[in-house]
Amino acid sequence: MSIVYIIDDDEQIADMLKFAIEATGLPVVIYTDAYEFCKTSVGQGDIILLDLNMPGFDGVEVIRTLASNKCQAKLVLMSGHDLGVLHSAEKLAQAHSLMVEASLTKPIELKKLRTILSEMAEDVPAAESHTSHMHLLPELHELREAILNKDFVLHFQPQINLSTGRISSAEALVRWEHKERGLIYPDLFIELAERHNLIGNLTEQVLDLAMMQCTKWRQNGLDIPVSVNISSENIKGLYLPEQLMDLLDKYQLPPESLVLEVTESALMGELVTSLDILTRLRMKGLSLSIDDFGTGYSSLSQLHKIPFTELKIDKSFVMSMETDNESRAIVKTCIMLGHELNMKVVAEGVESQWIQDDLLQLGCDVAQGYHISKPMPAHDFYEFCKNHL
Ligand code: G
Ligand code: G
Ligand code: MN
Repeated sequence: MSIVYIIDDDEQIADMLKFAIEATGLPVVIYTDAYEFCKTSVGQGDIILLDLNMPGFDGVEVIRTLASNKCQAKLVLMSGHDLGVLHSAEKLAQAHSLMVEASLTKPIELKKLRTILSEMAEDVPAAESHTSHMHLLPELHELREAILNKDFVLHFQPQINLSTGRISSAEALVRWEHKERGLIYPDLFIELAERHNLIGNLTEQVLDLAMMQCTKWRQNGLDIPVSVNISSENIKGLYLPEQLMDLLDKYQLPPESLVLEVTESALMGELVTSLDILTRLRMKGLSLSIDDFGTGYSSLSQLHKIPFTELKIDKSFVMSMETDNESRAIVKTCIMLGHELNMKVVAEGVESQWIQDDLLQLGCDVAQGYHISKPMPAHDFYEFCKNHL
């Protein structure tokens, strides 16, 4: 069973937490001296409730020590400071590959804490769950076969124009139709494809499927652009602009039909080559979108150098903007930045009407998210649009 360690210099708080946690049946050990705690060996599956602000050895020093011990326990951070401190401590711990399961501001809501702990304690046998997860990863030879057999389909997620409420475009998201396992999501195979030089071929199939679908919709009166996600490997091939023009030619589509989504981190590698290719794509009239904006490493000057037409604010900020003022401030700033640079601003991760309304207030152009619709097969997408145009 997991042990819960409480590291807090305030004895009264530590006792109160202990009392609340023991009610869940989990054993609890208190350390009011963080330095002493760092001498104990914490097991995989254990849970550490760590107060950040302690006199002497503080929470950040504990994080550093846990990281150098390659600690596999789950962390819950607590702080009486503002959310900013919690956020940066969380980021720091994650950068050290520690598992941060939750961050709580003091005073701690005991009910919330108990819920979090019981959820965490359930999946305790970490070694086992790890192996079963590994089992889910497809094998390289399966992926090679799938690419040869073209076993991929696209799902489409609608994007709406916030001021009119109308559907303005679709993001294409690839899924692998596996004979035994059913649909496999891209998180499980894109990286594999990238590592083994298969992403070029896979992206070619995705682009072809996307443009074929776009043509079919246009023939049925639905004229919207389709966005496709592009990997860093894809923007290193100097012939990409020509290939894309051939593809548009094949389907008799104007360049406005295709939007390429590139993540910030994809641009990091060979910036000069990417810049060459992306500039030529823009010259040919394709739209370029910077995806997951805010999570990558691009400096503002890169944003300025590359001729993006669209900025997609990462869903992590949008999803939390209702409850987290700092996230909202980031979203607001991204909207202003995007507009200053003449870009269309898209918010992804819109999960509630409140967020949708707030984004409209903030001047955001386009929204995408589960509140509007999850990604869906092409036919369902078409039906959805008929009801929403
Ligand atoms: O659809 P889903 O939420 O499972 O997508 C997970 C991730 O996979 C997203 O980051 C998305 O950008 C990425 N992804 C989806 N389809 C493609 C694709 O065709 N090519 C690449 N490179 N990434 C994709
Ligand atoms: O990394 P990229 O931006 O391409 O990721 C797109 C993916 O994000 C989609 O495949 C979709 O499954 C997911 N997504 C879209 N909207 C939402 C949302 O409102 N909430 C969550 N949690 N995920 C979303
Ligand atoms: Mn995307």
